[in-house]
Amino acid sequence: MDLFDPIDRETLDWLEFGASRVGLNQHYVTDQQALYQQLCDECQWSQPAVFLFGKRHKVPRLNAFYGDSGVEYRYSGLTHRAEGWPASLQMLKTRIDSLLGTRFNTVLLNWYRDGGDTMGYHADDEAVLGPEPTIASISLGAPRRFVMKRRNDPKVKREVMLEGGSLPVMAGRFQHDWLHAVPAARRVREGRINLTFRRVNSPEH
Ligand SMILES: O=C(O)CCC(=O)C(=O)O
Ligand SMILES: [Mn+2]
Repeated sequence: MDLFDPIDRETLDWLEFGASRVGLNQHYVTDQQALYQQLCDECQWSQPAVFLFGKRHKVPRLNAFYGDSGVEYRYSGLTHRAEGWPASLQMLKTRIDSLLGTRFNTVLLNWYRDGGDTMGYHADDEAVLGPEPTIASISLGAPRRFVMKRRNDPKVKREVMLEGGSLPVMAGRFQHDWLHAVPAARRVREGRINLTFRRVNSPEH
């Protein structure tokens, strides 16, 4: 199965964000429905709880986490520990690393089961990701809005519709200067999986 369009796979359009960089290829994975189904079936999904403002909340979506064995990623009181790469995700990681010149060591997956599953405004700015992390994200299944607002001037907003098969890349000062979210979409009945490839730095890795 060739999941990649041989023409589009090497290209990213960089959106105008100044020192915050957001790149986008809307058609990176061509056979994206097959990959969506495979990941639904093969990943170990759970619905963990996080602590926000001292209260425990189940995240409003499902999660899975893979990566180099032993790498741990902590955020909002939650710890994910990687136990290796399934073959399909290892292949994706290798392709993306060669496109971006990265060495990702983890992937966090979010399964939005329908338009009621969401991700609130946040930045991926944990110290272990480094000062200007490059985070590559793949979206599969239903198109969903990806909305952004400037931290120091929240009236300044941007958004893109992430199609199934798209590859947005966040880089430069993006996590310092912007927050991002995937809001509810009442009419969406289909699911969406998003994969974010990250490099988690720690003394051991
Ligand atoms: O689902 C998305 O497109 C965004 C996911 C995200 O921001 C994250 O996992 O940190
Ligand atoms: Mn994020």
